[in-house]
Amino acid sequence: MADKVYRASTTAPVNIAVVKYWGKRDATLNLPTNSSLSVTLAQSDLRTLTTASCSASYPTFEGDWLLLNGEPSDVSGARVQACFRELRARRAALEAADSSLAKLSTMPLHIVSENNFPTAAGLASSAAGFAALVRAIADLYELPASPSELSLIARQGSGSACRSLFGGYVAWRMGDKPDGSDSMADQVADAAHWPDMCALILVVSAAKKGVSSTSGMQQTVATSSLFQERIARVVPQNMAVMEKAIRDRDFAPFAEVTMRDSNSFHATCADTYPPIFYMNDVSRAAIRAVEQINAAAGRTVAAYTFDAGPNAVIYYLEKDTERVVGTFYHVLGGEIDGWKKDAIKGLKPTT
Ligand code: 2P0
Repeated sequence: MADKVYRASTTAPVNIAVVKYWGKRDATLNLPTNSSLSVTLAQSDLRTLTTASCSASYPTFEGDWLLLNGEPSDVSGARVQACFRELRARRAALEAADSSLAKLSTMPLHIVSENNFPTAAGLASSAAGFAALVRAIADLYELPASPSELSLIARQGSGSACRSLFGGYVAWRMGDKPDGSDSMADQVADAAHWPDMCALILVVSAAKKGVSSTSGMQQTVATSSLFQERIARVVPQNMAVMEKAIRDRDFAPFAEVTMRDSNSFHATCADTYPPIFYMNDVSRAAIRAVEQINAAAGRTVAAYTFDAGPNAVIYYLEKDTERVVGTFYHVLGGEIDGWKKDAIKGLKPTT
């Protein structure tokens, strides 16, 4: 009789930070130099879907194996290995305590993962990817782990992934322990707390980014003096104001901190030596468009933010959809090639 194949599938959404993670104090454990805060965004076409399976069936299951968007991918990297090791250790502990459990921890793992958005284009693909990978294996192993515990594991795959284990408004607390056991995510508010928040993603370019986040942030930590100011003063204050703005559902401070924090992050990139530029002329046109929208309304109706790539994410409230989306269409539509067909609009915080 063929050996049984055990299988579990899950999806994980992307998250877009409004207070950015940039800088590691420990590159092996992915321990950050500052806390960060993001909104987990839902739309059916902005997720990673991952299936994890394991079996003692040989030779079908010969070694660990990962298929990423249809392409075989390396599982020997330290990040994937760290996730596999942590999850197997937790499963092995369950098996040691209950001899009736199948010995899944010793079987090869097969992972199949599909993103339905551009990989490595600054759309937080590693965040959704590692969050889905960790949860799929945790489900396969029937681990009784909370999202915070899983966030400790996903963090070792990719820092920002720890925030995609939660829905809504999510903080990643940097922690201060050298072993990273207190560097994990928690939920500041669920999606239902502020459901009229919306996001518009302007896909300026779906090309792979020039400087990876990992090497970019290492260069920033090593060379930027502005970065010291950011982690010592700017981010702690932004975190405090942002958490209060979310609790109070107060869009104006939410938007101001979002824009200021994005600007601060990109300023430290420019202060890195040699400098790192993620935004381009189209990105800067999007910033001007947000300024025009807010000036014309006489209040803050939209906030821009940019990650490690040129794509803009615009946060706004549902009641202002026409004003924001319509103005973007008007301001950018005639001039900028390509963004209209790729714009992803009406994203909502998800649970
Ligand atoms: C963030 N970014 O907070 C920030 C803003 C990019 C700019 O988290 O090396 O892919 O895997 O821990 O998580 C991108 O960094 O880096 C990121 P690793 P990750 O969303």
